[in-house]
Amino acid sequence: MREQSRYIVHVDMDAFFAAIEQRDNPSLRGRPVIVGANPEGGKGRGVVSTCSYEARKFGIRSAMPISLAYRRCPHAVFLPVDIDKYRKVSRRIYEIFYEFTPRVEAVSIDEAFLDITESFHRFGSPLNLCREIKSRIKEEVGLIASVGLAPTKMVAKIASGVGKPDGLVEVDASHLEDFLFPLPVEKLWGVGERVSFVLHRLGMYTIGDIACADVDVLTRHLGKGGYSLWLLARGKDNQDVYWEERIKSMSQEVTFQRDTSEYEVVTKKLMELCERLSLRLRASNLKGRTVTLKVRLSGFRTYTRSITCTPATNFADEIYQRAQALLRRLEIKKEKIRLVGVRVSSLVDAGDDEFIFRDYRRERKERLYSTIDRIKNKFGEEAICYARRK
Ligand code: TTP
Ligand code: MG
Repeated sequence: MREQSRYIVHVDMDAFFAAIEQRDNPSLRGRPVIVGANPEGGKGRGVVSTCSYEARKFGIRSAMPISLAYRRCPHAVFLPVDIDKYRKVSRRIYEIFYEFTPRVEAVSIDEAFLDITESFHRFGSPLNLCREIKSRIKEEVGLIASVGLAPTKMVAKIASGVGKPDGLVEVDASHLEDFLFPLPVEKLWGVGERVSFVLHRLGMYTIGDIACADVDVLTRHLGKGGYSLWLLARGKDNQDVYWEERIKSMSQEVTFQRDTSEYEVVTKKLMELCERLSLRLRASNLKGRTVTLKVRLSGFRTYTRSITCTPATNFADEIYQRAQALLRRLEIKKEKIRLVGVRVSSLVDAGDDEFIFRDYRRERKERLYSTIDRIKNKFGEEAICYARRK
């Protein structure tokens, strides 16, 4: 097999909302389950969100009127949408994705692209990594994911779809055309009703028909889009997986040159760490709700204690107050401290506002801190600091 330049994975959960309901209520397993609007005995006016594969045998699909679904399968179990529950499950699944690579592009509540080009080696092969993702989701979340692996995003997505349910389909670079060419043109990104109508009129029904067509004919009938379609049909799509560096927490710690039992020495150090942390958080435009204190004693016994409270903060004095409260509660008697550290997590965007009303005190504090940031960045971190540290 020839070396591929990229390995893209597409993961899509099977019958997501319905599968969660079946997971949580074993009596629903193996039965047609429809999640969506209330059918009201066939008079309901909403739509189907999704349904279990057992219900799909009756011709029920997402976005179909719930009244039609009721007519097709009146004995199905109809359930309302519990979006909060599904979001929580989704977050758990995304946590698993991030253990395989930071390059995760969220597409929807149950669907993501992962670029594993840099990270598959740990798992032996790209396919093994995909097997591992599937089994981790099954074991830890209790749900089935379908996975597609390919050199491009579009092909990875088609691959996860063709294997459903419980799919795992790999398309390697040397089999790209064998895989794509027999598929109907509608599988290509950008082919909706209008484009497919034009293509059919030109006698093109499969992706292979487009790939083998004269590009000029395509551009004449479809404009610039015709050329993009021709490239896509040949598997040439270099769209990247759009991912963002995700920072989960930020921390600072220090080991004392000499172990100390002096409370003052420890708190001053802690304040310094909090100031540094504040500067880093603010530079990344982040703030956090959880503050964790870490203390290691001379004998290497290590304590970590956390506190979570609102509002989320990146102000040094507030991080310090929380950390110091944790330190006081530790009740280390006369034992000497070797290391102290502080971490801020449960991070949110610094611009996220938790208040309905304007909080003038915090706004003033924000202005003060941005001045402190500027001074520190210009003249060094020690150019300005809290007096109690001196
Ligand atoms: P999908 O991944 O499209 O569907 P699915 O996971 O239920 O089934 P499968 O992937 O196996 O074909 O959508 C994910 C969830 O999004 C789905 O469980 C319910 C919700 N959804 C809607 O609420 N309305 C819709 O029209 C669609 C398509 C999905
Ligand atoms: Mg799905």
